[in-house]
Amino acid sequence: MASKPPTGDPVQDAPDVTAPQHAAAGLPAIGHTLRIAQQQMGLRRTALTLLKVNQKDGFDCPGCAWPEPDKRHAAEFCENGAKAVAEEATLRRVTPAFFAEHSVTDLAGRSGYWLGQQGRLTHPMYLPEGADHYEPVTWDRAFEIIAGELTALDSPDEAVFYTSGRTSNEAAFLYQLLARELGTNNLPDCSNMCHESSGSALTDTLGVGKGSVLLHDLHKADLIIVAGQNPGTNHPRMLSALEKAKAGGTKIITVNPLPEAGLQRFKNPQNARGLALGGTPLTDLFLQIRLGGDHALFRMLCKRVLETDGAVDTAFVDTHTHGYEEFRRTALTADWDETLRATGLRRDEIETAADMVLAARRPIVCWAMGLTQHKHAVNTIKEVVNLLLLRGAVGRPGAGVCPVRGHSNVQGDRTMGIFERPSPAFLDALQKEFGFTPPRHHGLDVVRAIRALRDGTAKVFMAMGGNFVAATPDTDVTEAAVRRARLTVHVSTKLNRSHVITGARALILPTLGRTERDRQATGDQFVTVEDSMGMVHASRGRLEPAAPHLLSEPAIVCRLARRVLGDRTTTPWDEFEKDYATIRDRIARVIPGFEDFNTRVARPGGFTLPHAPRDERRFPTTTGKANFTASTVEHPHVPDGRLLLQTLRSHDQYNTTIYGLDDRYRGIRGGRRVVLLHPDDAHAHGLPDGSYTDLVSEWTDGTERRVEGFRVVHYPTARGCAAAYYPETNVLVPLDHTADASNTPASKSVVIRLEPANGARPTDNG
Ligand SMILES: Nc1nc2c(c(=O)[nH]1)N[C@H]1C(S)=C(S)[C@@H](COP(=O)(O)OP(=O)(O)OC[C@H]3O[C@@H](n4cnc5c(=O)[nH]c(N)nc54)[C@H](O)[C@@H]3O)O[C@H]1N2
Ligand SMILES: Nc1nc2c(c(=O)[nH]1)N[C@H]1C(S)=C(S)[C@@H](COP(=O)(O)OP(=O)(O)OC[C@H]3O[C@@H](n4cnc5c(=O)[nH]c(N)nc54)[C@H](O)[C@@H]3O)O[C@H]1N2
Ligand SMILES: [Mo]
Repeated sequence: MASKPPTGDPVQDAPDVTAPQHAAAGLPAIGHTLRIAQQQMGLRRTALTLLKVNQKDGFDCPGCAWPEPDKRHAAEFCENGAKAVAEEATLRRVTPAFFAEHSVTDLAGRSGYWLGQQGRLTHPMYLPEGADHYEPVTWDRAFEIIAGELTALDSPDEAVFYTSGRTSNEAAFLYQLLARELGTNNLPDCSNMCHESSGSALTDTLGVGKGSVLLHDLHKADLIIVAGQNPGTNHPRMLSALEKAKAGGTKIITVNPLPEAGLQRFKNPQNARGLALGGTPLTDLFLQIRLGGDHALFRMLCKRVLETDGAVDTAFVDTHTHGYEEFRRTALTADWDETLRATGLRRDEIETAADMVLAARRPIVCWAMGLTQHKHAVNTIKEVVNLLLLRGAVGRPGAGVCPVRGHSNVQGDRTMGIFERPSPAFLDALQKEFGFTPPRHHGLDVVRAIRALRDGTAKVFMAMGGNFVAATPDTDVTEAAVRRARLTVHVSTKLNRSHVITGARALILPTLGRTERDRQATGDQFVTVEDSMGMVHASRGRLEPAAPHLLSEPAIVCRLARRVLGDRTTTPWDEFEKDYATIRDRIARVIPGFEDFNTRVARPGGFTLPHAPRDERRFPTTTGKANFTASTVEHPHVPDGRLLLQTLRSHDQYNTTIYGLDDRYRGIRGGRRVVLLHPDDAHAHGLPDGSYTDLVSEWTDGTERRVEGFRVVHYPTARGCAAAYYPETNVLVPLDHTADASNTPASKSVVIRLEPANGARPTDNG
């Protein structure tokens, strides 16, 4: 299987490389923010829009899910949030004339960057069977086409309803209701590729699949471990929280194969120290771990706690936990040789980390994709929980677990029932409230949905946002699978690859973004979102919609539901569309923690959802206690001469949305087809910096996957560990290579070999 880079772009992918930086943000970040924003929005719109980001009367940043502090700065956004806003509030437009000019074949040859740069979608568009051009279609006709295909299915389980994490609570609640009234739990979402491993691990161990700390806990912690996360790029506002903690004496341990700029030193653009002085050094101890070595590391830290007199919080363990004895016996067998091999660390580094853990009374562990996207991700996160439980560090101020979410409302979408394996209690509540019988059997997650499309057992694919074919693993397999569908439907703001890799027929339904005014029959509406720490608040767009034909996401679901369900539904879809407060009234009756939703969300700043472990040290697990886990330590096995590849984000992208071709902090400019290698690994392969190589992934079933012509960058990564950008390298991730229990694609541990490129350096491969 080989993937040729798309050709025909005006973009040249010719990376230019300098030394990586040691600090993030500062004045250059402000300059970049304003330049990118102005290019897309012009000066006046830039000022108007950026001043409303994350303000109590404004809209929630469509960037990441990091919470807002209670006392807000006038500029409560970061460089990358501003890019996300500019991407949506752009003045560029993709009109029917654009589709008349560009065939689907033409568009399928363009890079994702080029597609995204074309601007906002303005009209519903339809691709008839056999056609190569999308044509404009009325909303009514579009819904009729979808209803026709859904009605023709042998079973509602032949339809798949995907969600990306930007969808509001209101839209998500209606969308899952539509799918379940239709009769399916096929509600895969981006979370399946993201924090599913965290959700699985935390639900089993603590009883709630969410983080147990609030923003002020981070300020109060005396030790913060940041493992497998690059906040300088992906959660820049988190650096302000770390800076504040640091000012109060908090120690920070960073666990990462890469020395990420933001974690080393932060120059806060919101204060004089950040702007004029050298910024704040953040990391006290940097553990440059090998990919996938975290399970072994956290197990050894547990062992050190167990071996130290008085270090285990026995009162907490006795009262609140289950499985301690078995865990203790297992953890005491942890072996130094294996630990050092798995982590690539020195013993003294791990001892220092252990001393810091033992000295801390209020530890917090933060993590993101570096822990979740591995085969043994769930057990790794359970090991993090083991460590915190030993120290009684859950449900205590300033301590706990902090999985840092990705998409701005990915956590809220789950709370609203976007889940292929809903709990019986949730379905009971739906049944009681809406008077229908929801399907009880589990639906398809992302990977299973791809298999079902591939095997012809799923025939209609609909997506509420996102970019399914680009975000998912095994690009060639996935694209072929999607092409087998009868119909593919995308509710989107911007053009992307999923619009041009289609089923027999396809629809693009353009929708309002977060930044835009949402007018319905009863007046202006707002929507709500939940951040990474369980805070729910309102989001109100202020800009005029990108085009007069756009419908909001809730309106699209309501109209589709009326058309598809017809007489079968007694749900007041009309009312919901007219007045979103009526949706929130229903959410309040179905979902615990949302009582009095409309009143509470009207308060500036919103409200915090209850969290039993955090609030009352109550653990709603199967044992009724917090569970220790005695798993066997795992780490990836890499055959001789091979490397382990992680696929990660550059500074200039939001998942599959590419803002630009630079990765400033890593010293890479003007190109994305790069592979970061330790100089010794590169030399062992005879690859000087600046040479070109193919990356070939080797899967256990003997299949191989290849990408061609990647520029070699000598980089201070851990030995044996390579890094390259997602989504260009998704083609290398085998569909069946997923995490145990959570089924999340293991995008951070792909075994590859390097085959130096003989040919000339590629020049035109955007
Ligand atoms: N600007 C911007 N913001 C974003 C996004 C974006 O694309 N752009 N995406 C959003 C989304 S959906 C998400 S989920 C988050 C993602 O946020 P991150 O998880 O920070 O994103 P990645 O780029 O995947 O970075 C993974 C980090 O983990 C490290 N790592 C990889 N493997 C391992 C490992 O085995 N062990 C350890 N200890 N470290 C490892 C990598 O070196 C890297 O620093 O960001 C969100 N915010
Ligand atoms: N190899 C590899 N693969 C990965 C990852 C990785 O680290 N490595 N990370 C995974 C992770 S963590 C995630 S979360 C997924 C992301 O997967 P997705 O969520 O599917 O992808 P995005 O790129 O975030 O989706 C971008 C598209 O969303 C649409 N959009 C933007 N805003 C809105 C809106 O307000 N409404 C609607 N309806 N549409 C909107 C636009 O059309 C845009 O093109 O990718 C996963 N894939
Ligand atoms: Mo994510």
